[in-house]
Amino acid sequence: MTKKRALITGVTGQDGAYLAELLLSKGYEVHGIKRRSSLFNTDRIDHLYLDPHESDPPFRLHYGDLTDSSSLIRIVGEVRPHEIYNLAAQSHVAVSFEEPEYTANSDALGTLRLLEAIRIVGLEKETRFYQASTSELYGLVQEVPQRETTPFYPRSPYAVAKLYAYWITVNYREAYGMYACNGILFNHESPVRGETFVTRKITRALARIHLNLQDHLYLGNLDALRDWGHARDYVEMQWMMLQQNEAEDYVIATGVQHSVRDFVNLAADEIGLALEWRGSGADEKGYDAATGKCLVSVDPRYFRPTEVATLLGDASKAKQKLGWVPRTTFAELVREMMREDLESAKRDELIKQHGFRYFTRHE
Ligand code: NDP
Ligand code: GDR
Repeated sequence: MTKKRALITGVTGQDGAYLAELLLSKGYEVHGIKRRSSLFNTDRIDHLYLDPHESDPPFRLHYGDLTDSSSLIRIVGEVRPHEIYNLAAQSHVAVSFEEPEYTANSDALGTLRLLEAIRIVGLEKETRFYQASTSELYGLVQEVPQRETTPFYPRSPYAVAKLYAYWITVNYREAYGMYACNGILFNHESPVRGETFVTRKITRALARIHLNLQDHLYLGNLDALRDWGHARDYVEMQWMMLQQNEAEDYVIATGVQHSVRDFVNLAADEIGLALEWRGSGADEKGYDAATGKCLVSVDPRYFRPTEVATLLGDASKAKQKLGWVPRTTFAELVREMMREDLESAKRDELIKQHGFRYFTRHE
């Protein structure tokens, strides 16, 4: 029997790495699209990569970019995938205010280019398509909790671009009978979450503060409320959505909400640190209750021109139709992220002890 072939865009990102691992464990031949970069950018997937000089590996990488139709058409034509997972995106909401045009090009038009590539090579009846949609579509929320039928109100160039990608996926499903679906995923994190998203920024900074590698953590809106799950659980859903009789769109969420401040408190607790919060808004600060030292400050630089204040998902449809429930609790997620960032801070500590230079970056 021929192996199922999957193509993952954004394979070098957080979800791409977990999904590639999952599909390989299911016996798929997995192809990933990576961008050209001046530095190696495959850290998250290096453990999955086998040297093609030594074997015929089930995991292969292709150079391509969502802003480059010709590369997408060539790769889809060469791989002829049974399943495509479109995970690639300029995925940072705050950065999308700085680079709105690029974000629209890659996140909105990139999705269109990929769908067109499938049609151009004549695979619209064979290739199943997953689009990485997002809870950011709900933005200024119109209903609590948010489900598949909740009206959208995007609040950033990123979310507006993803709104186009959502609807073009629906349109290609309806217009051409393609098996194409949107996973409307709420925030999901992990030890390999990008370092500038708030959860990883917190666990990384607290681990480094704990080992005296860093003095301070600067954050934006501490009151923002999010529904945080684990990426490992969520990629399973991405796969399940492509295994059904009919293509449909699903919300994936835990149904539990916490503030950024809650996340900081729980992460601090993991390293035996109790924080006392004083002040409010732009003047709020977190002090080490034992020493009185100020460790966390709000920096308005991280406020967004239009913020998404609160998100809470209702994944009942996924539960009923796909039998999915998230496995990892919020506390387990925070613990795992803290543990891994402590390990990595210990490696930096060794570097420092041996007299090599190391850097603290506040982003
Ligand atoms: P990451 O930012 O970790 O990964 C994004 C991936 O896209 C990286 O591999 C990146 O490459 C690649 N990429 C960016 N721009 C391009 C481009 N122009 N062409 C080709 N590849 C590109 O995101 P996540 O893994 O966290 O998220 C995966 C997807 O799910 C994204 O589309 C995101 O918007 C969406 N999403 C994420 C949620 C979350 O909470 N994580 C929730 C809901 C949706 P490189 O490594 O070179 O930068
Ligand atoms: P989000 O994730 O914007 O929800 O998008 P992020 O972790 O960046 O922000 C979550 C909330 O925390 C607040 N915040 C800060 N955010 C960052 N990055 N840095 C800070 O210092 C900081 N301080 C407070 C933010 O204002 C926000 O309210 C993520 C991405 O993965 C998207 O691609 C995805 O679509 C959505 O989740 C669902």
